[in-house]
Formats: sequence, structure tokens, C-alpha cells
Amino acid sequence: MKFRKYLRGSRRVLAFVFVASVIWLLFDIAALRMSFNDVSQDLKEREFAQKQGRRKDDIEDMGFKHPLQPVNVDKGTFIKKGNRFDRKVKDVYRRGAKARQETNDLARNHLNGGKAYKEDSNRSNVLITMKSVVKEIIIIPEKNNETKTMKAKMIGTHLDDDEEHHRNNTVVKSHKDVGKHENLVNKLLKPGNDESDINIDSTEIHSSNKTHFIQKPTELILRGPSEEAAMLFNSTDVRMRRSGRLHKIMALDVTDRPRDPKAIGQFGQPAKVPRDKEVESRRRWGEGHFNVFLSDQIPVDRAIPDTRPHLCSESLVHDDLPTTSVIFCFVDEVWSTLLRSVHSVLNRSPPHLLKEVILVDDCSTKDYLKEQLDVYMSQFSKVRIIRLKERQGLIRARIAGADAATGEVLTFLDSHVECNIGWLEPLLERVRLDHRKVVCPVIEVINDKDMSYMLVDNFQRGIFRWPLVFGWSALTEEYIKKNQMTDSDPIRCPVMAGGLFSIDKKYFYELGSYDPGLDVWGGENMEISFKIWMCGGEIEIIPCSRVGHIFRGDNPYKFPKDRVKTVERNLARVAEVWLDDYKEIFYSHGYHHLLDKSITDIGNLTEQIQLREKLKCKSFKWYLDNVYPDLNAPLVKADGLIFNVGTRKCLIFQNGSLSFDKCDLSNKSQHFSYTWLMLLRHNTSCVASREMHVIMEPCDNIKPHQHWVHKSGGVLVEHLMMEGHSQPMCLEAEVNSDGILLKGCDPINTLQKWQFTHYYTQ
Ligand code: UD2
Ligand code: MN
Repeated sequence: MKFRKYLRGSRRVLAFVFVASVIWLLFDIAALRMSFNDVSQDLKEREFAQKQGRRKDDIEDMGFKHPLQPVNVDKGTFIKKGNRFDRKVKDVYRRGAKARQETNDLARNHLNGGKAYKEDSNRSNVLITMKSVVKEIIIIPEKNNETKTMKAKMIGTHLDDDEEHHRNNTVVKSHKDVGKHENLVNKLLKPGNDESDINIDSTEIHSSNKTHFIQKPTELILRGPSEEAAMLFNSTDVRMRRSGRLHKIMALDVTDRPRDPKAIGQFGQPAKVPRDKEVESRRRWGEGHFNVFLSDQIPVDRAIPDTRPHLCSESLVHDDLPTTSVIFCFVDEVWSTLLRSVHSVLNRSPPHLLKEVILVDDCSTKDYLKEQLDVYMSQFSKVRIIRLKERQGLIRARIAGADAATGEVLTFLDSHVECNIGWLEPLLERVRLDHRKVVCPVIEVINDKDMSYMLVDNFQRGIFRWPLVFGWSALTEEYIKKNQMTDSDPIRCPVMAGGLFSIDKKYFYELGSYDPGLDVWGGENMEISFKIWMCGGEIEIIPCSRVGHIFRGDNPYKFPKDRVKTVERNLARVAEVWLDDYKEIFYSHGYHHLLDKSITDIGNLTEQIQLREKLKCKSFKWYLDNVYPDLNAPLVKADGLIFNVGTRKCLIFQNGSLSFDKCDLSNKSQHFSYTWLMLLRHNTSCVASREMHVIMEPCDNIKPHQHWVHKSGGVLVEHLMMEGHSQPMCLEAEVNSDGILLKGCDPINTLQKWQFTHYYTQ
């Protein structure tokens, strides 16, 4: 009864207000807790991601997955989101009907009397006698289509119906010819069949098991052991090349032996693990963090689809390109992928341009990479192996490789790649044009699971996001249109991926090579990218140059020290040397803990800073404005006046103390900024708490009592909350004295709400 009395009349209203306030307060406390949790959860997640290695973070979560166009060779189409890329396989295995026509002309020339090689007046066609190319013809009757009847695949080339004239000259013409051509192929494939006379469409093509076609260097295919090919080129074409004229990019693809079209993974097709080998294949995954079992089954010199944009095979390069040393650094690389990498360079590079291949063994632990590798590589006079006595990490290993190189241009590659047809000349052409151009091939994807060769989208450039995370992003259509770009034009890149690029050797040393203080792995791509751009160079992706790379989910080698610590230390070195004040953005993205140099030793930076001065490199602001204007990189999070909602006055710092005054944008004493590292800064002084007082003192990023959490959303929106207090403490304006105090946070108190004139981020 008594209780009811209280709930009568105006008391009822009061009681209701009281209960509502209590509930409101409870909600607030819960929300506050949640917002703290948010912050710490966010940090925890970052930490976790770092512990897991940055890769997942970089590639998947941040939308940096390599933009793939998977090619399904069987179906003959590219499949991407609902078959948007309906390109036929003929586009992939592109060698042009014209080129093939010439191959046949050459064959005829040869068989009409040419012996070792034959040159005609306006081009240097070459034929040499080796193993049979025709052995590799396969005929595939096309199902469900009577008129098209069949396709022929010749050394990785699909002959399609739009290439009628070519087909007339070659193997297959129509359905009714199937029998005939099957006989032909059978005849050719018969073991020990050294001589065959084949009659196709009244064109007599004699084929010998010892015959190989070497196409004129401006066009296509060079087949035969690379050393022999090298001799040939040295003897015939170097003369031409030194004359300084132009020629079409050479599409070389040399093999030591005929390629078995049925071999696993041939033509870059996906390979499959047989049922009874699944356990083994799973067991061996860890050796390289990709399908090592399948890699070992795939020929080390397999053919891969020529994925270059159409215009590439027609584009011209200079005859007098500089030579290059190709440098592979590796530690505990899988045998078959290392070999495939080396073979792809030997087989698809014009021999006169390939000065040498340098293998830098970064102190591998695997036995097969010692004597067995020496023996294997001894068959190639161009391959040299350098053994590092101590594990140096890829950065210093690259420097060691560069020091040993004798070519004019250094070409760095990862040790699990496959260089595609015509990959080298387009790179060297750009360096020839300007020795400060640093050029990268398009990095295509060798699938880690089935080892298939996969295309990537066109018009991708290398970029980074905070905190210096590399990724790819497509050029906008607007940009492409404005610059009238075709898919074979070089693409300027703010940063490079890091693994595959060519650089003029002298220029590399002018730039001070890499910062040798960078350890093991990571961050060196940022370092060299900033250095190149800010010190007068350029970075380009060259779409006519394509190299496949196995992207792995994890590093298959050990880090001498902690992986996360190694990478973040490298990044901090880069940020300190190159980012000027923008380094704060880097640190603010989960790397606050690196700021205190007494805890994290990032090493001595004097030489790097001196180098930047010596080279008179431009500022990071210049880089942002000119190279990467689309990056969101405001120097501070917010600035201008700090308006207090409750007093409707602005914070002012004058005569050494903080107070309030009528807001006046023209009054410099009212100008503050809220930095990435959570400081409330006025010139070099910052708002700090001392017990419950608020003072100004010299800014210091590592002092927690200068850190203010200021959010544009959430519960304590517009508050300035002190970081690191057990009880949430906020800045509050004192109405009577125009002073400023530290008080317990109150979400609805407008005296604790502050607004900056400009906000630059969320
Ligand atoms: C990418 C780059 C890689 C490098 C790295 C960041 C591509 C395709 N790859 O990571 O070249 O820039 O980002 O640093 O752009 N290695 C050594 N010693 C070591 C560690 C690695 O020699 O201590 C070798 C390793 O065997 C490999 C190469 O360095 O050939 C690159 O290493 P990765 O393949 O693990 O790097 P990746 O592709 O994940
Ligand atoms: Mn790699």
C-alpha cells in the first residue's frame, strides 16, 4: 500500500523518470564498456593478424586479392564472375596466324634446300636441324560441331577456325580429313620414325624427327637446346641487333627436348593429384606451401599460354638493348620450382641479352640445393651459383647478387616463377629508353593448388594502403580514357610488388641499392619504390612482359628472429627515412608500439638519411601529390578551431595557458590539430593531463598522458577522452573560469563535447 502511495500523481511521473534514468545509465555504462572493448578488440585483431603473418591481412581482408582471370583451357574460355571474360583459348595461346604462316613458309624453304639455316634478303629466317617439332602436333576433333571439326595444337598453339588459311597449310582442314590427319600424326608419333613424308593440301611438308623450326627472331619460336640457340643467335643476329634498328619482340620458347603434350601441367593446365597420392601431396605441401607433389610431376620446361595483350607481338623494340643479369635469391626453395624458374629464363630470353643467371643461395639447409644443384646447373654455362655463408635474408642476398652481376641491367626474380614468352625485351626496352625507369612484368599467378597458369586482369597497378600494405588496384576507366591507354601500354605504379623487376645496374647503385639494414623479408619493396620515385626515377608495369609466380599462403622458410617483429622493424625503418611527417599515419595503423625507440631498436638510420640528402630526393608530400594523389593521406586527422558545444566558445592557447574565447578563425592561438597519434597539438606544444589538471607541454608521441581519444561516432562522440586511465576521463570546459579540467566522462554533458573545424578522416 505504502508503495502504491508513492506511485500516485506527480510522484508517479518522478518515479518513472528515475527508473528511466537508471536504465539509461546502465545502457550508457554498457555502451561505454563496449566502446573500450572495440578499441582493444581492434588492437587484439591487429596483433593476431600480425602474429598470423601479414599476408592474410594484406591480400584477403583488405581486398588485395590478386585480380585473377582464371583460364580454363579445356573449356576454352576465361571464367570470371558469370563468364564476363568470354575470351577464347586462341587468344591465350596467341601466336597469330601470320606468324604461323611464316613458320610453314620457313619449313618449306628449309625443305626446299636450306640446310642449317637460311637467311633471306629482308629478314633473318633461321632454321636449324634438331628434334621433330611435328611430334608435338595433336589433333582434337571438336565435339558437337560438324563444321569446325577439329583443332590442332602445335607446340602449345591452338589453330582455330578464323585461321583457315593457316590451317590449309598446316595440319587440319576439315572433318573429312580427320582420318587422314590422324594417320599423319600417328605416323609422326611412331617411335623411331626419323623420316616422314607428309602430304597436306598439296603442300609437301617433309618432316624429320631431327627438324626444328627456328623462326625469324622478330617472330616466334626458337626450339632447341638453349646453348645451341645461343650460338646461333650470336652468329647470325647479333650483327643485325647492333645496328641500332628496331625489331619485333622475339617470341622465343626453347626446349631441350620435344614437349610432351600429355605431360602433367603442360601448357599451364591445371594438374590433378591422383586419389592414391592425396596423402602424399598433403604431406609435402609444407615443403613449399604450395602443391610440391604436383610441381615435381610437371616438366621443368613446360609450355605456358602466351598471355600477352594482342599488340605485344607486333610491338617494336631496339636492336641494341642492354644485357641483363637475372638474379634469383632463394632459401630452401623446392627443387622443381627452382629449376622451372631457371629454365623459363634460359628458354624464353634472347640469349645475347641474357648475360648470366645468378643463383644466390641464402644459406639453404636442404641437401639437394648443394652439390646436386651445382651438378645440374653446370650444364648451363650462363648459370652461376653464389653461396652465402650466413643467412642474410632476401634483401642482402639481392645486394650480393647485384655485386656479382656483370650485365648492364639487373633483373631480380623470385625463385618460383615462370617467365612467359617475350618477357625480357619489353623490360629492357624501357630501361634503354631511360635508365631511371625501373620496370616490372605483370605478375601472373601460378595456382598453388593445381599449378595452373592463371591470367590477371589488365590495367592493374601496384599501390599501398596504410600501414604500408602492398596491393593491386585497377586504373579507373576515366584514367584509361583520358590517357588513351591500350592494354599493352606501360602502367605507372606508386609502388612495386617487390619480387620481379629490372633496373639499370649503375642506377641501382646510384640509389644506394637497398637499405642493408632491412632484415630477411618485407618492406624492401616500399623502400626501393619510395626511393626511386622521390629521387628522380619511375616505376612501371610493362603489360607485354608476363611472369607467373606462385603466391604462397606462408613463408616456407624460417625467420632467424620473430617474423612479425622483423617485418615491422623493416617498415619502421622505411617510414622513418622516407615518409617525413606522414610516418605518423603508418604508426597510427597498429604500430604505436614501434614509436618508443628505447623498446624497439630499428637500428641506425644515419646513412639512409644522408643518402636521401645526397641524392636531393623530393619530399613525401611531393610523392603523394605527383605519384599517388589518390591515396588518402591527410597529415592530421582534424584541425582548425576546437569548438566546445556547451560553452559555444573555442579553445585558445595564449600566454602559456589554455582557456576559452569567442571563436575566431583568424586567431592563430585558437588553431589546433588532432594528430594521427592522438595528440592535441598547437605548434610544438600539446595538451596533456597532469593529475586532474590540463596543461600544455612539448609534444611527445610516446607519452600516454598526451593521448586523447576523439571519435566522430559511437558513444563518447565528440569527447576528448584520456587514453590509458582506469576510469574514463574526459576534457571538460569549466563555464565559470573559462578554464579546462579533466573529469569523469559523461556521454551527455555538452561541456565535454568538442568539434574541430575540419575533419579529414572518419
Ligand atoms: C613478395 C615479393 C618478394 C619480396 C617480398 C617482400 C613478389 C612476387 N614477391 O613476397 O620478392 O619483395 O614480397 O619482401 O613480388 N628469400 C631469401 N632469403 C630469405 C627470404 C626469402 O633468399 O631470407 C627468397 C625466397 O626464396 C624467394 C624470394 O626471396 O625466392 C622472395 O621471398 P618469398 O617468395 O617468400 O616472398 P613473397 O613472394 O611472399
Ligand atoms: Mn615469392
